[in-house]
Amino acid sequence: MISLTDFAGKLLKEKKVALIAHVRPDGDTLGSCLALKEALESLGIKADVVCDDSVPSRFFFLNEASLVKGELNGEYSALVAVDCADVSRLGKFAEQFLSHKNTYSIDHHVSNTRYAKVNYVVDNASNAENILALVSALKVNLTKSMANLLAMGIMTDTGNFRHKNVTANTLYSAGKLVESGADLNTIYFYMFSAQTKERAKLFGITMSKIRYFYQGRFAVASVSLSDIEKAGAKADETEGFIDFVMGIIGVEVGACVMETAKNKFKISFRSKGVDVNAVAGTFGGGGHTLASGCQIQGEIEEVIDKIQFAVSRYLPE
Ligand SMILES: [Mn+2]
Repeated sequence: MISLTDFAGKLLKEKKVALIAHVRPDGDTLGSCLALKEALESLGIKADVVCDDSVPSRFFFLNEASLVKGELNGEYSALVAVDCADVSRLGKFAEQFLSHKNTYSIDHHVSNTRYAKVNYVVDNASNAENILALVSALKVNLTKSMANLLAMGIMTDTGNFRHKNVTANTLYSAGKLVESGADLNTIYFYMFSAQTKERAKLFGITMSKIRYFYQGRFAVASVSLSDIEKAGAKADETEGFIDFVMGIIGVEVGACVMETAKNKFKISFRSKGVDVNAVAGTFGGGGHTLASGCQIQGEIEEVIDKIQFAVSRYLPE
């Protein structure tokens, strides 16, 4: 792989680049793109940030969120994929990326397929850590806004420093960002704490009727269409519900059963050890060993009965 110094050296020769965030953008891809944009522009390199999906409203607390565009604008000397493990993550920009003569990728996913002409992939907890190193290799001074954007990347990809992927480098990087003015408290609020009154109500309704099976080792939270209506919430506001269930002492496997249309359910599984990829596979779904999902149709009681049985086959004695 190219060294960071050489990667920075090549980038410095560009005139106008597009930084491409991945589809369904998260804090890491957005923070990485926007911080790199500021760094490159301070060097006189024009840098546009584009994404095939629009920026979710939870990022609107950042002034820079409005700088993300949905379309490329004219010719670019280079296209740069940011935080994208494979080319499909570029969405509608994938084709143009593959046919462009000068492409870069900067990423942190071990599964990265090296689809760009120049690839810099280091397995850090967040891509923001790689961008921080790049900014320093570009010899750009870290501003407060860049520090905030990169801190958002680190915090969102590590679940606010709680996930197992956190390393010493993650914390050294965060330290440097705080030194440069990153406001972790504000980022924490908007990324992990802020919610609508309607979501808070839906959360209450859902958690008040958690059901336990197998001496509390399997917990099921369910959200029906009528719960969503009662709370006045939006269907996508159940994000994070399953994580709360997993905090309940004694729970080894958790499921959140969400009704997406009449008698159609989307189920998210989480586990502390049991292979829920296999459980979801029973219903044609999948994911990872400790986090997976599937879809099942039927009456809710029937659906819960089915997943209860499927989980029982993988729960150790
Ligand atoms: Mn990432």
